Amino acid sequence: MFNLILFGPPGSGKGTQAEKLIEKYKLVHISTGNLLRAEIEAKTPLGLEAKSIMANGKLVSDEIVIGMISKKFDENPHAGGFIFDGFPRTIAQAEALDKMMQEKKYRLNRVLSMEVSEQELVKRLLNRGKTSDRADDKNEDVIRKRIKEYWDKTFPVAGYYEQQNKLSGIEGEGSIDDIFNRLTTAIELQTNKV
Ligand code: B4P
Repeated sequence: MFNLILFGPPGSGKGTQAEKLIEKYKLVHISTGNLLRAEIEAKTPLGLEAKSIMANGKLVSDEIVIGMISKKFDENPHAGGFIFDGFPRTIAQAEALDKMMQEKKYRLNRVLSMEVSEQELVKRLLNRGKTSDRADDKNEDVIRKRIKEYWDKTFPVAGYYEQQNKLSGIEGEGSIDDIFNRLTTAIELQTNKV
């Protein structure tokens, strides 16, 4: 069992790198952003609640997000490990994840924190907004609100994992392949996973 968290601000490359990491390490990918967008697409009650919150650059409630994670765990009892992308985003979510992992006797191996300047984040997200149908990538004010939510509510989660000695900072600017190499080097150095 091998479990990783990909951590970082919006646009730092979590989703992009998660796709490559799951292929290399055969992990189950849990992206709360993707799960929420699927609920919106299916017009479920949860999706209807999340839609305007996300379009405004705010975080969806801890209760909703923790419930989605718990369901994903139950749906994948034979997973070789999980990669969490965009979760946890608050201390309450991090504590809930610790509790769920303990109950299942799983261990969190590493938290990889992608470090990217705000200027680059805004550039990447506006760029994605030109081609994707994501409402939260279309408007610079919303993008800056998401980055503010990150500093206010999510950044403290890095300290939570630093105290547990599980945090690795990764330079998140450069080519996608170079960043992937930095991530795999950190994983293999810190966890002896080959
Ligand atoms: P997410 O879906 O998690 O999206 P994100 O943080 O905006 O993007 P991500 O970081 O994965 O994007 P990537 O860099 O890969 O969250 C969306 C919303 O959902 C949140 O605002 C919140 O409302 C809600 N939500 C999700 N999880 C939640 C939770 N746990 N609790 C509460 N609310 C939650 O990609 C960005 C762009 O950069 C792409 O176009 C990509 O191609 C490009 N890019 C990537 N790497 C690059 C590189 N090296 N160089 C140049 N461009 C690059």
